[in-house]
Amino acid sequence: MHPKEYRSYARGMALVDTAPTAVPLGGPELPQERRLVTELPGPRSAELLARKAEAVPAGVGHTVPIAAVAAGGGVVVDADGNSLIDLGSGIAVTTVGNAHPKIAAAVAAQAAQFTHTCFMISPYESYVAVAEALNRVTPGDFAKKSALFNSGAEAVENAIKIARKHTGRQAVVAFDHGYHGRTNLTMALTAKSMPYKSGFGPFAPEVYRAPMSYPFRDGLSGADAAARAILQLEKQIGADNLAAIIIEPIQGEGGFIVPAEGFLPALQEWSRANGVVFIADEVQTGFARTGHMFASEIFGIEPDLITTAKGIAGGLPLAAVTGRAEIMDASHAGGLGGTYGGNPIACAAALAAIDVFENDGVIERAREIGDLLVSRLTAMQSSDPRVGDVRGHGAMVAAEFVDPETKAPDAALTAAVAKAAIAQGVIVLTCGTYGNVIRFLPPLSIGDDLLNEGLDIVQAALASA
Ligand code: PLZ
Repeated sequence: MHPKEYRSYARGMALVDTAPTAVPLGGPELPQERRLVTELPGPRSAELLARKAEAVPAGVGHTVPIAAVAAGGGVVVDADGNSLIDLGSGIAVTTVGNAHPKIAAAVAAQAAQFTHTCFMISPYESYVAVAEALNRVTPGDFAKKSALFNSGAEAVENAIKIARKHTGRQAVVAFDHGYHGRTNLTMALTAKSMPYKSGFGPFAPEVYRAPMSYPFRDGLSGADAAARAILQLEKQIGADNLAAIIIEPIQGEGGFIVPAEGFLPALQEWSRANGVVFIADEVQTGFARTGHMFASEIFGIEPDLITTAKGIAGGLPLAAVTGRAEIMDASHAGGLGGTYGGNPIACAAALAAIDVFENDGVIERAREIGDLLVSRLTAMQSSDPRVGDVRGHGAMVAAEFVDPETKAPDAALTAAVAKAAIAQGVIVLTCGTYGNVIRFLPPLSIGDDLLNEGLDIVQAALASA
């Protein structure tokens, strides 16, 4: 095709409306209801899942057997017209709500302007504005800088690179039950073998693991749990060899484990005293999810570096490392980057999302949702001893299922409850090293009625399991 022809061809493409007319637009205007018109999967979803099985490797799994076509408010709609209650937000991503109008508008406007230049080739304003916003909203009243990447794992990789360069040391400590990603270094940092690591080694060297504070299971105070971890680091690695400690302030995939009070501050204090970079992985906890802009605020810590992703851009792939300017500046010029890091469309979405987080009452809404979740789940716990623990902050709350006599994890019960809830049109996710935790991560745009209906279904699923 001649370039001239190609230009008119491309223009023509833009005018062709290829969207099937029956598909509803997403966003908050979608009817906010649970509606099952078929069993799951319905015929159209089943057709897509059959194509998936042919075209996509089995390693890429799925939790909910549907073909999603629209989402918004508190629902996900499938190709058969089923409307499911969303208590997962695509793993804590659509915190501001799916297809949020401000995000959709920002994305459309930027896509019409330019889609990519590569920030390392021709810089643009939105990347810098996102960095400025992150430097402002993250905890810590000190000079900060931010670098942008594409995924949580990539942010974690870069935080470790920066910490190693800054300290000139190599060892890194992660914690029991920790999750940091699926790339090679982040697999090494992630604790759980199945499904994340098994058979995918060898893993990156100089990664060590320390015991976590897990109040429901270890019964230790924060100070005692920290002392146990620190003793292990000092004896098995030695502070002089340690570049960084990386920890999720509230562990996500590992089971929504909230450490005992004092645990994180003690680790931070020890890190500071020993020249170890303290990294908070807030990929899952960040951006209003916990009823605070960042979970670090709950525990009164000011990490040297913070990794973020997920909720940052309303569903667009964007991630960041933010931290003390003198640490962030450790790398030689050109040492950090990537083709797509800080893509302009993702940055436009992030600026819109950050505007929503700061101005639209989202943090308050996360707290309201948290109160509702905790009161409903603790009510279930008081009438059913298989609910061993209810924990979390804001709209990041979980229930841990156990054998009432022994407290042994009950993964089979957990899977049965989640499966039954999903079959009834409620998207719930499980987590935990022992697979015995159901986590609730609704979009903050969900209404109380829908949230209560979702919890009614979970409660009924538990009662009949
Ligand atoms: N750090 C704390 O929660 C991603 C992963 C789900 P990416 N968690 C969901 C799965 O099965 O892959 C996560 C996280 C924390 C890092 C990551 C990694 O973020 O954007 O998935 O790379």
